[in-house]
Amino acid sequence: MIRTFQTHRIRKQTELSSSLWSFRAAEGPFSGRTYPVTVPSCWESYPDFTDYRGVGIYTKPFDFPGGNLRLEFQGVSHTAEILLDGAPVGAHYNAYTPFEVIVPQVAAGSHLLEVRADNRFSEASALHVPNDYQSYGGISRGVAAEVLPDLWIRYVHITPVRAENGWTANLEIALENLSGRPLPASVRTEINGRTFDSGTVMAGEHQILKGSLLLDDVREWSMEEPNLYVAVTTLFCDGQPVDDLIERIGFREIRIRQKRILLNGRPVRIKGFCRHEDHPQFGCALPLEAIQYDLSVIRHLGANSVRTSHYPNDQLFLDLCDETGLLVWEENHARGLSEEQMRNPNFQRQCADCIQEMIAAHYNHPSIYIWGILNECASDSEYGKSCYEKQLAQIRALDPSRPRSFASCKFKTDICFGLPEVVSYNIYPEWYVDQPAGEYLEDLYQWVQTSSEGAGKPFLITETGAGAIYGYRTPTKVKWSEEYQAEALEHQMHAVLSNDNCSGIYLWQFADTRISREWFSFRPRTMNNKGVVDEYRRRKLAYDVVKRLFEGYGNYFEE
Ligand code: ADA
Repeated sequence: MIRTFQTHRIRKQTELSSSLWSFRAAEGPFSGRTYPVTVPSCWESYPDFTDYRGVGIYTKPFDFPGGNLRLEFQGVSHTAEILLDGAPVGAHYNAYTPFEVIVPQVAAGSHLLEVRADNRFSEASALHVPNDYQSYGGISRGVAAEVLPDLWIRYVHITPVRAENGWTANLEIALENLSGRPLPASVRTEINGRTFDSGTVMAGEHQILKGSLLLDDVREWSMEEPNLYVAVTTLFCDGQPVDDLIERIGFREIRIRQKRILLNGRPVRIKGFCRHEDHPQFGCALPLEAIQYDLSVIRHLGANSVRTSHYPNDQLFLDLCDETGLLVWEENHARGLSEEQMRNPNFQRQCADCIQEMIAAHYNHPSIYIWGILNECASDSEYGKSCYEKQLAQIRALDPSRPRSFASCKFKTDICFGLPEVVSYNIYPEWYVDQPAGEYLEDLYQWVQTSSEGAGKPFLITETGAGAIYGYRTPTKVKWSEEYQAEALEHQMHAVLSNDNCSGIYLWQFADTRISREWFSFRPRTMNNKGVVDEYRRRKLAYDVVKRLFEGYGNYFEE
């Protein structure tokens, strides 16, 4: 499954995932064998490969009607080489962003698609490094094959802007021309019965068209009422319809007013969870049902938001958040990289690609209210600051409509808070730091106000939490017991939620997650055990505490 709704009526799209492919490992004791596997999947879910780090080769025969072939990959973990009928046609780095491969003029008939996925760590990979989460291997998200006309729609970005009587939808439509000569093109976009017509242009290789639509009778998107609309864009060449793209949008407004984040003019209180794409059965390749299960548990816990720590998520997740009214903090891929790791020669390019691919693909999701970058990286050094500066500027250029932030762990030493609109901290009082949560938070907040460039900006706690091994209960309430976690979370949540200066809180984390064995640190089970549920989504004692506290606070601050 690629999306939860149909994105084309004219363009011929065939899903190649949601079916069996052949898999074999390039090396190791099982490399001589071929296995039938479903795609999407991670090879850690195949019984012979539960801990394989290497290259995996997937093949899939498919029929193609002939013409320009576009292959769309929602995610391959973490480095991909794509071959068609044995010839290399594309490559991509990063598990968590979509990419495409276009092969012009492919003959009609049967073809063989081969995907070589590689999840090894090396200097070539600056972002997938041994870390406090697992870098899985495999085709972890959906795959589709499309027939492209010579003139086609690459993307349609739609920005809702509140107008005096309703809303304006600002449109940016990107066309691509594969023919090598200018072609007469026009587009029509229809939203809720209103139509924008571009008029005819001679489209070159890359053509951007802009326009806007006034909509006085649409209902806004909110957490309580997540109203969605389809935007149908049709491309005409010489007056004939040749291509289309259906997007889904919501009319909502995000603004910053002093220390508040406003959603549709109301000061929103974030009550959220950090969530990894991780599951004992599926690895990072969660099917729709498992994603929606997580979201329904998150809702049951009284939360209204998810932070996609620490990478862009599958569009299926975002589609579900759009549909159910959950707010999303989406971030680029990076966790806890030191200055030395940020100096990896591939780091800047790989981050820039990740940001570009994330925003291009996810621009229209109303649930995304903020972009985050570089979780817990070197925001306390001048070199680090230059990277934060570049990445935040790149986001601003791609999307001026959403605020930006980064989750810092640099206690009273961060030098980057002048750059984003929202100041965010990950804090672990009563876990890593032996200090009462309220005291710790107040001290940090005062430092931000008096000694950083973040004074007066909205202030979010993007992580707080404590570890507990599921089932370990003891009246001594020692660390790693469920009792200790429940008590620590109660103190941490109370400190943040009762503090009028904090715009909200994300708990670390929703569920226990697997971490890479190369980075076991001091984590029992080689897992990050700070979940409010364990990896099988079984409730720990903290569950009811979290639910009570989240439900005790509304979605908005009183004005
Ligand atoms: C960090 C980090 C998380 C996780 C957490 C923890 O703040 O951002 O990925 O590692 O700490 O469990 O310590």
